[in-house]
Amino acid sequence: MSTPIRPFLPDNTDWIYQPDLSDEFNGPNLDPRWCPYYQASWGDMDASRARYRFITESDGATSLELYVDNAGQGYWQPWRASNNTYKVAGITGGARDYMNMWPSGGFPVTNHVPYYDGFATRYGYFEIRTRFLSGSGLAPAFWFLGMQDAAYTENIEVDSPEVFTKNSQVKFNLLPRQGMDSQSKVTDYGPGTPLADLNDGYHIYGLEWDPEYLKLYIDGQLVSTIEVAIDYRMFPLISLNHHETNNAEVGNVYDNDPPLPNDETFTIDYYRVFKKADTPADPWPNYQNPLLPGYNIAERAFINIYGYDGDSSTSREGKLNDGDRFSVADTYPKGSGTEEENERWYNDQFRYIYIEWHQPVDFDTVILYATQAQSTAPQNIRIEVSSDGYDNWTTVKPDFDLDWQTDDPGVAEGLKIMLDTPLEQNQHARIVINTAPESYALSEIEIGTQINVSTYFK
Ligand SMILES: [Ca+2]
Ligand SMILES: [Ca+2]
Repeated sequence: MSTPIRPFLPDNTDWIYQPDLSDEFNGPNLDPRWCPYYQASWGDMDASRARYRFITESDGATSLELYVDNAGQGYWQPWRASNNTYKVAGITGGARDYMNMWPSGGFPVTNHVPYYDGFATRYGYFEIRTRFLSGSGLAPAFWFLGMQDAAYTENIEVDSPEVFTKNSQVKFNLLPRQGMDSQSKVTDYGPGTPLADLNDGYHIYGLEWDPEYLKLYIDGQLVSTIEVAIDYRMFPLISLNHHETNNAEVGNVYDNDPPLPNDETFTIDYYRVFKKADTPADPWPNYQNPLLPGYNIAERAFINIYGYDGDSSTSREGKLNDGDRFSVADTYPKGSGTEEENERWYNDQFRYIYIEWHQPVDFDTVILYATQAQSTAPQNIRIEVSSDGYDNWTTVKPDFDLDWQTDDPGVAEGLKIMLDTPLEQNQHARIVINTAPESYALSEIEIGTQINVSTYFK
Protein backbone atom coordinates (compact mmCIF):
# COMPACT_ATOMS: atom_id res chain seq x y z
CA MET A 1 0.00 0.00 0.00
CA SER A 2 1.44 3.34 -0.94
CA THR A 3 1.73 6.20 1.51
CA PRO A 4 -0.82 8.96 0.91
CA ILE A 5 0.65 12.19 -0.39
CA ARG A 6 0.57 14.88 2.30
CA PRO A 7 1.49 18.55 2.16
CA PHE A 8 4.65 19.80 3.89
CA LEU A 9 2.86 21.76 6.60
CA PRO A 10 3.01 21.82 10.40
CA ASP A 11 -0.54 20.41 10.48
CA ASN A 12 -1.34 18.47 7.35
CA THR A 13 -3.99 16.10 8.63
CA ASP A 14 -7.05 17.52 6.89
CA TRP A 15 -5.58 18.18 3.46
CA ILE A 16 -6.56 15.77 0.68
CA TYR A 17 -4.30 15.38 -2.36
CA GLN A 18 -5.98 16.34 -5.66
CA PRO A 19 -4.32 14.25 -8.41
CA ASP A 20 -6.48 15.78 -11.15
CA LEU A 21 -5.09 19.23 -10.32
CA SER A 22 -1.50 18.13 -9.61
CA ASP A 23 1.55 17.04 -11.58
CA GLU A 24 4.39 14.96 -10.15
CA PHE A 25 6.62 15.96 -13.11
CA ASN A 26 7.93 12.44 -13.57
CA GLY A 27 8.09 12.61 -17.38
CA PRO A 28 8.98 11.45 -19.90
CA ASN A 29 6.76 14.07 -21.55
CA LEU A 30 5.20 17.29 -20.34
CA ASP A 31 1.60 16.69 -19.32
CA PRO A 32 -0.63 18.13 -22.08
CA ARG A 33 -2.69 19.99 -19.47
CA TRP A 34 0.13 22.57 -19.34
CA CYS A 35 0.43 25.22 -22.00
CA PRO A 36 4.06 24.84 -23.12
CA TYR A 37 4.34 28.53 -24.03
CA TYR A 38 4.84 31.41 -21.65
CA GLN A 39 2.24 34.12 -22.30
CA ALA A 40 2.85 33.83 -26.02
CA SER A 41 -0.14 36.03 -26.87
CA TRP A 42 2.12 38.92 -25.85
CA GLY A 43 5.50 37.55 -26.88
CA ASP A 44 7.36 36.14 -29.82
CA MET A 45 5.93 32.65 -30.36
CA ASP A 46 9.21 30.73 -30.55
CA ALA A 47 10.86 32.77 -27.80
CA SER A 48 7.85 32.01 -25.59
CA ARG A 49 8.13 28.26 -26.13
CA ALA A 50 9.20 26.54 -22.95
CA ARG A 51 12.62 24.91 -23.12
CA TYR A 52 12.55 21.97 -20.71
CA ARG A 53 13.84 18.47 -20.02
CA PHE A 54 13.20 15.81 -17.43
CA ILE A 55 16.17 14.95 -15.26
CA THR A 56 16.83 12.31 -12.62
CA GLU A 57 18.39 13.57 -9.40
CA SER A 58 20.95 11.62 -7.35
CA ASP A 59 18.21 10.66 -4.87
CA GLY A 60 16.21 9.11 -7.70
CA ALA A 61 13.62 11.89 -7.97
CA THR A 62 12.58 12.91 -11.46
CA SER A 63 12.10 16.62 -12.05
CA LEU A 64 11.06 18.99 -14.77
CA GLU A 65 13.89 21.37 -15.57
CA LEU A 66 12.98 24.63 -17.26
CA TYR A 67 15.98 26.33 -18.81
CA VAL A 68 16.83 29.37 -20.85
CA ASP A 69 18.78 28.50 -23.96
CA ASN A 70 21.16 31.40 -24.09
CA ALA A 71 22.50 30.65 -27.54
CA GLY A 72 19.36 29.39 -29.25
CA GLN A 73 16.54 31.44 -27.84
CA GLY A 74 15.29 34.91 -28.67
CA TYR A 75 13.99 37.68 -26.47
CA TRP A 76 10.45 37.46 -25.22
CA GLN A 77 9.30 40.74 -26.79
CA PRO A 78 12.10 41.69 -29.18
CA TRP A 79 10.07 44.60 -30.56
CA ARG A 80 9.49 46.31 -27.19
CA ALA A 81 12.32 48.27 -25.57
CA SER A 82 11.27 47.43 -22.01
CA ASN A 83 11.28 43.69 -22.62
CA ASN A 84 13.85 43.05 -25.33
CA THR A 85 16.73 42.12 -23.06
CA TYR A 86 15.31 39.17 -21.25
CA LYS A 87 14.40 35.62 -22.07
CA VAL A 88 11.82 33.40 -20.46
CA ALA A 89 11.17 29.74 -19.78
CA GLY A 90 7.78 28.97 -18.42
CA ILE A 91 4.68 26.79 -18.49
CA THR A 92 1.18 27.88 -17.55
CA GLY A 93 -1.71 25.87 -16.12
CA GLY A 94 -4.25 27.98 -17.99
CA ALA A 95 -4.18 30.04 -21.16
CA ARG A 96 -6.23 31.79 -23.78
CA ASP A 97 -6.14 35.03 -25.72
CA TYR A 98 -6.56 38.19 -23.67
CA MET A 99 -5.27 36.40 -20.60
CA ASN A 100 -3.64 38.64 -18.01
CA MET A 101 -5.28 41.62 -19.70
CA TRP A 102 -6.83 44.41 -17.73
CA PRO A 103 -9.39 46.99 -18.78
CA SER A 104 -6.98 49.90 -18.50
CA GLY A 105 -5.04 48.39 -21.36
CA GLY A 106 -2.20 46.04 -22.11
CA PHE A 107 -0.14 44.79 -24.97
CA PRO A 108 -1.96 43.93 -28.19
CA VAL A 109 -2.44 40.22 -28.68
CA THR A 110 0.26 39.20 -31.14
CA ASN A 111 -0.25 35.43 -31.27
CA HIS A 112 -3.25 33.21 -30.80
CA VAL A 113 -2.83 30.96 -27.78
CA PRO A 114 -5.25 28.05 -27.54
CA TYR A 115 -7.52 27.76 -24.53
CA TYR A 116 -6.07 25.70 -21.65
CA ASP A 117 -7.98 25.09 -18.44
CA GLY A 118 -6.40 21.99 -16.89
CA PHE A 119 -5.25 23.43 -13.56
CA ALA A 120 -7.56 26.37 -12.86
CA THR A 121 -9.33 26.02 -9.53
CA ARG A 122 -10.33 27.95 -6.40
CA TYR A 123 -9.05 27.55 -2.82
CA GLY A 124 -6.71 24.95 -1.38
CA TYR A 125 -3.06 24.47 -0.59
CA PHE A 126 -0.63 24.62 -3.54
CA GLU A 127 2.90 23.35 -3.20
CA ILE A 128 5.99 23.02 -5.37
CA ARG A 129 9.32 21.40 -4.54
CA THR A 130 11.99 23.18 -6.50
CA ARG A 131 15.57 24.31 -6.80
CA PHE A 132 17.07 27.10 -8.86
CA LEU A 133 20.37 28.78 -9.55
CA SER A 134 21.31 31.80 -7.50
CA GLY A 135 22.86 35.01 -8.72
CA SER A 136 22.10 38.24 -10.46
CA GLY A 137 19.69 38.44 -13.39
CA LEU A 138 17.39 35.55 -12.56
CA ALA A 139 13.80 35.67 -11.39
CA PRO A 140 12.19 32.27 -10.92
CA ALA A 141 8.54 32.47 -9.96
CA PHE A 142 5.67 30.26 -8.92
CA TRP A 143 2.59 32.37 -9.35
CA PHE A 144 -1.12 32.50 -10.03
CA LEU A 145 -3.43 34.51 -12.25
CA GLY A 146 -7.19 34.81 -12.36
CA MET A 147 -8.74 32.60 -15.05
CA GLN A 148 -11.15 35.41 -15.97
CA ASP A 149 -14.04 32.97 -16.39
CA ALA A 150 -16.75 35.57 -16.10
CA ALA A 151 -15.01 38.92 -16.47
CA TYR A 152 -11.68 40.41 -17.40
CA THR A 153 -11.60 42.05 -13.99
CA GLU A 154 -11.10 38.66 -12.30
CA ASN A 155 -7.41 38.89 -13.02
CA ILE A 156 -5.44 39.29 -9.81
CA GLU A 157 -1.81 38.15 -9.76
CA VAL A 158 -0.42 36.27 -6.77
CA ASP A 159 3.34 35.67 -6.71
CA SER A 160 3.93 32.87 -4.29
CA PRO A 161 6.76 33.59 -4.52
CA GLU A 162 8.72 35.47 -7.10
CA VAL A 163 12.39 35.20 -6.19
CA PHE A 164 14.88 37.92 -7.08
CA THR A 165 18.11 36.10 -6.59
CA LYS A 166 20.35 39.18 -6.88
CA ASN A 167 19.37 40.49 -3.46
CA SER A 168 18.21 37.17 -2.05
CA GLN A 169 14.62 38.33 -1.91
CA VAL A 170 11.55 36.19 -1.76
CA LYS A 171 8.67 38.41 -2.84
CA PHE A 172 5.17 37.44 -1.88
CA ASN A 173 3.18 39.77 -4.09
CA LEU A 174 -0.46 40.47 -4.56
CA LEU A 175 -0.95 42.54 -7.69
CA PRO A 176 -4.58 43.52 -8.26
CA ARG A 177 -5.27 44.92 -11.69
CA GLN A 178 -8.12 47.22 -10.87
CA GLY A 179 -6.45 50.15 -9.18
CA MET A 180 -6.46 48.63 -5.72
CA ASP A 181 -3.19 48.92 -3.83
CA SER A 182 -0.88 46.05 -4.43
CA GLN A 183 0.74 44.36 -1.48
CA SER A 184 4.23 43.00 -1.51
CA LYS A 185 5.78 41.19 1.40
CA VAL A 186 9.47 40.79 0.88
CA THR A 187 11.36 38.15 2.80
CA ASP A 188 15.12 38.19 2.68
CA TYR A 189 16.75 34.84 2.82
CA GLY A 190 20.25 33.56 3.27
CA PRO A 191 22.78 34.01 6.09
CA GLY A 192 21.44 35.91 9.09
CA THR A 193 17.80 35.00 8.57
CA PRO A 194 15.86 32.13 10.06
CA LEU A 195 15.26 30.67 6.63
CA ALA A 196 17.63 28.23 5.08
CA ASP A 197 19.78 29.35 2.19
CA LEU A 198 17.37 28.71 -0.62
CA ASN A 199 20.13 28.34 -3.19
CA ASP A 200 21.49 25.15 -1.74
CA GLY A 201 19.08 22.64 -3.20
CA TYR A 202 15.44 21.72 -3.14
CA HIS A 203 13.00 23.71 -1.05
CA ILE A 204 9.26 23.59 -0.73
CA TYR A 205 7.09 26.62 -1.39
CA GLY A 206 3.44 26.48 -0.46
CA LEU A 207 0.51 28.82 -0.93
CA GLU A 208 -2.53 28.38 1.26
CA TRP A 209 -5.49 30.07 -0.40
CA ASP A 210 -8.40 30.45 1.98
CA PRO A 211 -11.61 32.47 1.34
CA GLU A 212 -10.21 35.10 3.78
CA TYR A 213 -6.44 35.07 3.30
CA LEU A 214 -3.31 33.89 1.50
CA LYS A 215 -0.40 32.38 3.40
CA LEU A 216 3.04 31.65 2.03
CA TYR A 217 5.03 28.78 3.52
CA ILE A 218 8.65 27.96 2.84
CA ASP A 219 9.82 24.52 3.96
CA GLY A 220 6.75 24.25 6.13
CA GLN A 221 7.40 27.56 7.88
CA LEU A 222 4.82 30.34 7.61
CA VAL A 223 6.61 33.42 6.25
CA SER A 224 3.83 35.77 5.10
CA THR A 225 0.09 36.31 5.37
CA ILE A 226 -2.00 38.63 3.22
CA GLU A 227 -5.64 39.16 4.12
CA VAL A 228 -7.56 39.12 0.86
CA ALA A 229 -10.71 37.43 -0.42
CA ILE A 230 -10.19 36.05 -3.94
CA ASP A 231 -13.35 34.17 -4.88
CA TYR A 232 -12.79 33.16 -8.50
CA ARG A 233 -10.63 30.52 -10.16
CA MET A 234 -6.93 31.06 -10.67
CA PHE A 235 -4.33 28.94 -12.47
CA PRO A 236 -0.61 28.37 -11.73
CA LEU A 237 2.36 29.61 -13.75
CA ILE A 238 5.91 28.36 -13.29
CA SER A 239 8.42 30.63 -14.92
CA LEU A 240 12.02 31.81 -15.07
CA ASN A 241 12.98 35.28 -16.28
CA HIS A 242 16.58 35.71 -17.36
CA HIS A 243 17.75 39.32 -17.61
CA GLU A 244 20.79 40.05 -19.74
CA THR A 245 21.00 43.74 -18.94
CA ASN A 246 20.42 45.45 -15.68
CA ASN A 247 17.02 45.28 -14.11
CA ALA A 248 16.73 47.43 -10.99
CA GLU A 249 15.63 44.60 -8.75
CA VAL A 250 16.83 41.55 -10.58
CA GLY A 251 20.23 42.59 -11.89
CA ASN A 252 21.70 40.98 -14.98
CA VAL A 253 23.18 37.61 -15.73
CA TYR A 254 26.55 39.04 -16.74
CA ASP A 255 26.98 40.38 -13.20
CA ASN A 256 27.47 36.94 -11.78
CA ASP A 257 30.74 35.92 -10.20
CA PRO A 258 31.54 33.20 -10.96
CA PRO A 259 29.70 33.18 -14.29
CA LEU A 260 26.61 31.07 -14.46
CA PRO A 261 26.52 28.04 -16.69
CA ASN A 262 25.20 28.72 -20.14
CA ASP A 263 21.75 27.34 -19.47
CA GLU A 264 19.97 28.93 -16.54
CA THR A 265 17.67 26.48 -14.84
CA PHE A 266 14.59 26.26 -12.67
CA THR A 267 13.95 22.67 -11.61
CA ILE A 268 10.65 21.41 -10.20
CA ASP A 269 10.09 18.00 -8.64
CA TYR A 270 6.34 18.38 -8.32
CA TYR A 271 3.33 20.68 -8.25
CA ARG A 272 0.71 19.46 -5.80
CA VAL A 273 -2.74 20.68 -4.87
CA PHE A 274 -4.61 19.77 -1.70
CA LYS A 275 -8.10 20.61 -0.54
CA LYS A 276 -10.07 19.99 2.61
CA ALA A 277 -13.30 18.04 2.72
CA ASP A 278 -15.24 21.26 3.30
CA THR A 279 -13.50 23.35 0.61
CA PRO A 280 -16.24 25.02 -1.47
CA ALA A 281 -16.60 23.68 -5.01
CA ASP A 282 -15.16 25.64 -7.91
CA PRO A 283 -17.42 28.35 -9.29
CA TRP A 284 -18.38 28.17 -12.90
CA PRO A 285 -20.53 30.62 -14.89
CA ASN A 286 -24.22 29.95 -14.67
CA TYR A 287 -24.94 29.07 -18.26
CA GLN A 288 -28.52 29.07 -19.38
CA ASN A 289 -28.37 26.54 -22.16
CA PRO A 290 -27.47 22.85 -22.18
CA LEU A 291 -25.21 21.51 -24.92
CA LEU A 292 -28.17 20.06 -26.81
CA PRO A 293 -29.69 20.51 -30.29
CA GLY A 294 -31.89 23.57 -30.46
CA TYR A 295 -29.87 25.66 -28.01
CA ASN A 296 -27.38 28.46 -28.56
CA ILE A 297 -24.24 26.99 -27.01
CA ALA A 298 -22.01 29.95 -27.90
CA GLU A 299 -22.40 31.24 -24.34
CA ARG A 300 -20.01 28.47 -23.32
CA ALA A 301 -17.46 29.33 -25.97
CA PHE A 302 -14.41 31.54 -25.67
CA ILE A 303 -14.80 33.73 -28.73
CA ASN A 304 -11.91 36.02 -29.48
CA ILE A 305 -12.42 38.87 -31.88
CA TYR A 306 -9.35 41.01 -32.15
CA GLY A 307 -10.47 44.54 -31.68
CA TYR A 308 -11.14 47.44 -29.43
CA ASP A 309 -14.08 45.98 -27.54
CA GLY A 310 -12.24 42.74 -27.05
CA ASP A 311 -9.40 44.68 -25.46
CA SER A 312 -11.31 46.96 -23.16
CA SER A 313 -14.63 45.37 -22.33
CA THR A 314 -14.94 44.02 -18.83
CA SER A 315 -17.02 41.06 -19.95
CA ARG A 316 -15.09 38.03 -21.02
CA GLU A 317 -15.92 37.99 -24.70
CA GLY A 318 -16.85 41.62 -24.97
CA LYS A 319 -19.92 42.67 -26.87
CA LEU A 320 -19.61 39.85 -29.38
CA ASN A 321 -20.93 37.23 -27.00
CA ASP A 322 -23.05 39.07 -24.45
CA GLY A 323 -26.41 37.85 -25.73
CA ASP A 324 -27.39 41.35 -26.96
CA ARG A 325 -27.85 41.46 -30.74
CA PHE A 326 -27.59 45.26 -30.73
CA SER A 327 -24.37 45.58 -28.72
CA VAL A 328 -21.61 45.56 -31.28
CA ALA A 329 -17.98 44.45 -31.18
CA ASP A 330 -16.01 46.75 -33.44
CA THR A 331 -12.56 45.82 -34.50
CA TYR A 332 -10.08 48.44 -35.41
CA PRO A 333 -7.20 47.88 -37.70
CA LYS A 334 -4.33 49.04 -35.54
CA GLY A 335 -3.53 48.17 -31.97
CA SER A 336 -2.19 50.37 -29.21
CA GLY A 337 1.26 48.84 -29.25
CA THR A 338 4.52 49.39 -31.02
CA GLU A 339 4.61 49.68 -34.79
CA GLU A 340 5.78 46.10 -35.10
CA GLU A 341 3.09 44.87 -32.75
CA ASN A 342 0.45 46.73 -34.70
CA GLU A 343 1.65 45.30 -38.01
CA ARG A 344 1.81 41.79 -36.60
CA TRP A 345 -1.60 42.17 -35.02
CA TYR A 346 -3.19 43.49 -38.17
CA ASN A 347 -1.64 41.01 -40.56
CA ASP A 348 -1.62 37.88 -38.43
CA GLN A 349 -4.54 38.19 -36.04
CA PHE A 350 -7.02 40.76 -37.21
CA ARG A 351 -8.69 38.45 -39.69
CA TYR A 352 -9.43 35.56 -37.34
CA ILE A 353 -12.25 35.02 -34.89
CA TYR A 354 -11.32 32.06 -32.69
CA ILE A 355 -14.04 29.92 -31.12
CA GLU A 356 -12.84 27.55 -28.40
CA TRP A 357 -14.49 25.46 -25.75
CA HIS A 358 -14.01 24.26 -22.21
CA GLN A 359 -15.17 20.81 -23.30
CA PRO A 360 -15.67 19.21 -26.73
CA VAL A 361 -18.95 20.16 -28.37
CA ASP A 362 -21.04 19.26 -31.42
CA PHE A 363 -22.52 21.82 -33.76
CA ASP A 364 -23.63 22.27 -37.35
CA THR A 365 -24.70 25.92 -37.49
CA VAL A 366 -23.04 29.29 -36.96
CA ILE A 367 -25.20 32.43 -37.03
CA LEU A 368 -23.61 35.86 -37.38
CA TYR A 369 -25.53 38.96 -36.31
CA ALA A 370 -24.68 42.47 -37.44
CA THR A 371 -26.21 45.92 -37.34
CA GLN A 372 -25.53 48.18 -40.32
CA ALA A 373 -24.62 44.85 -41.83
CA GLN A 374 -23.88 45.82 -45.42
CA SER A 375 -21.40 48.53 -44.51
CA THR A 376 -19.77 47.09 -41.34
CA ALA A 377 -19.94 43.27 -41.37
CA PRO A 378 -17.42 40.82 -42.87
CA GLN A 379 -18.11 40.11 -46.52
CA ASN A 380 -16.35 36.87 -47.33
CA ILE A 381 -15.25 34.21 -44.84
CA ARG A 382 -14.36 30.57 -44.39
CA ILE A 383 -14.45 28.31 -41.33
CA GLU A 384 -11.56 26.13 -40.20
CA VAL A 385 -10.89 23.68 -37.36
CA SER A 386 -7.75 22.39 -35.68
CA SER A 387 -7.17 19.53 -33.26
CA ASP A 388 -4.97 21.57 -30.92
CA GLY A 389 -5.72 25.21 -31.75
CA TYR A 390 -2.11 25.93 -32.75
CA ASP A 391 -1.83 24.86 -36.38
CA ASN A 392 -2.89 22.28 -39.00
CA TRP A 393 -6.07 24.25 -39.60
CA THR A 394 -8.35 22.48 -42.05
CA THR A 395 -11.27 24.02 -43.88
CA VAL A 396 -14.76 22.80 -42.99
CA LYS A 397 -16.58 25.57 -44.86
CA PRO A 398 -14.74 26.98 -47.90
CA ASP A 399 -14.67 30.67 -48.83
CA PHE A 400 -18.11 32.10 -49.36
CA ASP A 401 -19.81 35.50 -49.56
CA LEU A 402 -22.04 36.78 -46.78
CA ASP A 403 -25.07 38.18 -48.52
CA TRP A 404 -26.23 40.84 -46.08
CA GLN A 405 -29.65 42.36 -46.85
CA THR A 406 -29.82 45.40 -44.55
CA ASP A 407 -27.73 48.44 -43.61
CA ASP A 408 -29.68 49.98 -40.74
CA PRO A 409 -28.27 50.53 -37.23
CA GLY A 410 -31.73 49.71 -35.86
CA VAL A 411 -31.77 46.28 -37.46
CA ALA A 412 -29.78 43.29 -36.17
CA GLU A 413 -29.65 41.01 -39.16
CA GLY A 414 -28.92 37.34 -38.64
CA LEU A 415 -27.09 35.30 -41.26
CA LYS A 416 -27.18 31.55 -40.90
CA ILE A 417 -24.22 29.42 -41.96
CA MET A 418 -24.74 25.68 -42.18
CA LEU A 419 -21.59 23.56 -42.05
CA ASP A 420 -21.30 21.00 -44.84
CA THR A 421 -20.60 18.32 -42.23
CA PRO A 422 -21.64 18.67 -38.57
CA LEU A 423 -18.66 19.08 -36.23
CA GLU A 424 -18.35 16.49 -33.51
CA GLN A 425 -16.26 16.79 -30.37
CA ASN A 426 -14.83 20.07 -31.57
CA GLN A 427 -12.74 22.32 -29.32
CA HIS A 428 -10.93 24.69 -31.69
CA ALA A 429 -12.59 26.45 -34.61
CA ARG A 430 -12.03 29.79 -36.28
CA ILE A 431 -13.67 32.09 -38.75
CA VAL A 432 -11.21 33.43 -41.30
CA ILE A 433 -12.20 36.90 -42.52
CA ASN A 434 -11.19 37.08 -46.17
CA THR A 435 -12.90 40.35 -47.02
CA ALA A 436 -14.25 43.00 -44.68
CA PRO A 437 -14.26 46.73 -44.11
CA GLU A 438 -10.94 47.87 -42.60
CA SER A 439 -12.71 48.09 -39.27
CA TYR A 440 -15.42 45.47 -39.19
CA ALA A 441 -18.14 44.73 -36.69
CA LEU A 442 -20.44 41.97 -35.52
CA SER A 443 -22.96 42.10 -32.73
CA GLU A 444 -23.32 38.42 -31.84
CA ILE A 445 -22.33 34.90 -32.83
CA GLU A 446 -24.71 32.05 -32.09
CA ILE A 447 -23.69 28.41 -32.43
CA GLY A 448 -25.60 25.18 -32.19
CA THR A 449 -27.36 22.30 -33.88
CA GLN A 450 -30.76 22.89 -35.45
CA ILE A 451 -30.86 26.50 -34.28
CA ASN A 452 -32.90 29.21 -35.96
CA VAL A 453 -32.05 32.65 -37.26
CA SER A 454 -34.10 35.85 -37.14
CA THR A 455 -33.75 39.53 -37.90
CA TYR A 456 -34.39 41.86 -34.96
CA PHE A 457 -35.66 45.45 -34.96
CA LYS A 458 -34.83 47.96 -32.28
CA1 LIG B 1 8.89 14.46 -9.68
CA1 LIG C 1 -23.66 41.68 -28.67
